[in-house]
Amino acid sequence: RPAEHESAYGPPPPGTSLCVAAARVLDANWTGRSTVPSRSLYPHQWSWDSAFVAIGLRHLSPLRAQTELETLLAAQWADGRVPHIVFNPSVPLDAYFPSPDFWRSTTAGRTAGAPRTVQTSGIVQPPVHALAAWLVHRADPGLSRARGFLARVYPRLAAWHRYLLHRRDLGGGGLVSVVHPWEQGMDNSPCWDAPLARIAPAPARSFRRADLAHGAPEDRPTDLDYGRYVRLAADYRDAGYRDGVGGGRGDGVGGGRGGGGGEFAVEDPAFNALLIASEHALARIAEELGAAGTARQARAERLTAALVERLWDPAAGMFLCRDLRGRPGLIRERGVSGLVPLLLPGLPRAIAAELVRTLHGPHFGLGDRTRLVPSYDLLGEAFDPHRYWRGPAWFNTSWLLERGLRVHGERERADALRAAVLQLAEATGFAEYVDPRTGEACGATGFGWTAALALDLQH
Ligand code: 9WN
Repeated sequence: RPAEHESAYGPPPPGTSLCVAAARVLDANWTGRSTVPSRSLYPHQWSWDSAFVAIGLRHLSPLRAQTELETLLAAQWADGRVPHIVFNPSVPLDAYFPSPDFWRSTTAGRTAGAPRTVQTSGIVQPPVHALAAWLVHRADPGLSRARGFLARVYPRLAAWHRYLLHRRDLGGGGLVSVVHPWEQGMDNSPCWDAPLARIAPAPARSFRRADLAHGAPEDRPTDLDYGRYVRLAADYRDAGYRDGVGGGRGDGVGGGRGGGGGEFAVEDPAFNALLIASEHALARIAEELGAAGTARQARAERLTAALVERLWDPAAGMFLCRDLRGRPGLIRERGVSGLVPLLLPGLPRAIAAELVRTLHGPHFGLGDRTRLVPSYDLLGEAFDPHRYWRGPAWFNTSWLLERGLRVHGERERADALRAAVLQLAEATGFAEYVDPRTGEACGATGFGWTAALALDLQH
């Protein structure tokens, strides 16, 4: 693969038809300031989708990629949180649930510093943004410098990480917790079954799902899951989106008292690994801006040590989620989230080697029973090849693992995964997710990050 800056312009690379098709999806999903994940299912701007989209868009238009991230960050709250959805005011309220009148960010989020002029949700998604900003900069450093791109986004990205490390270290061990399954991005993963079982669902008649108008019910989360998502989000909103008091010291080394907060609090390996990858990227950004990156590098290393200490499970050969409520401890379900830390170059060698083994072993079957990485354990009781994050393969997680394999010198395996992403993205019309065994398309087609990440791997 050529260096990133070499491929931003110039003659179209081989495999142009995929690039053209991916560009069409990204053009169709572009609203003028940002990109929707899907015109039908998700007609607003989503946080981690935008980061992945920017990573692909940089090959088409570095300016659009920069704008994508700037639009998202313009909706940041004063407390530093980057909301998981930024709503498009011209889309009808009933096009997506929960809509702005559910989140009520401008009123319920006032104390936490929600913006006044744009409506957002009040929860977050994985912090892929600093990594995306750095990759976007590298695609066209000249344009980036001319526009002061990094200088403008750096303070916002730093505040975002500060929010997570200060307000969300609910376990006091230096890692960030999610307080809703939507925050982690893998909504109905079996990893959440035990923590969610404690939550009294909101009555089904109290809300109306919009997703079932576009997606097959057997490919989507159940009504019972939705009742619980609604209950958790409404409770957080009704508490003014305030986070648990007694969080960590905010420097990534723990020391929090772990008090307060709602009924759902989980430390997730992928969320924290992406924060670490982004902290490494922030160090590079700081250096590019003429500041020292050493403190950030050191923090990323401390966070990596905390990740291993709190979430690594030698018996499973992978990372697991840690439940902080109910009966606290590791959740014994194998989700793809527990493989994502492979993306970290600073991972101990033995752990990286074990993750590669697990990825290609019976539970995930890569290269044997599956071509893309399933979202959940093929041998798990809850495995379902079609239902959302309970088995299907998603393109963003395979992109992250392709990167991880490459970082740890597994070139052939990375090449095979890359080839599978490209082939299946094109063959499915850029599906949202696929049956991991057959490659059959599920969910929406013309999905933003599928097009963007295929485009990125094509370069
Ligand atoms: C809730 C937009 C988002 C992704 C998530 C995916 C799904 C939303 C939903 O769609 O979640 O945020 O309505 O199901 O699980 O990862 O960011 O693509």
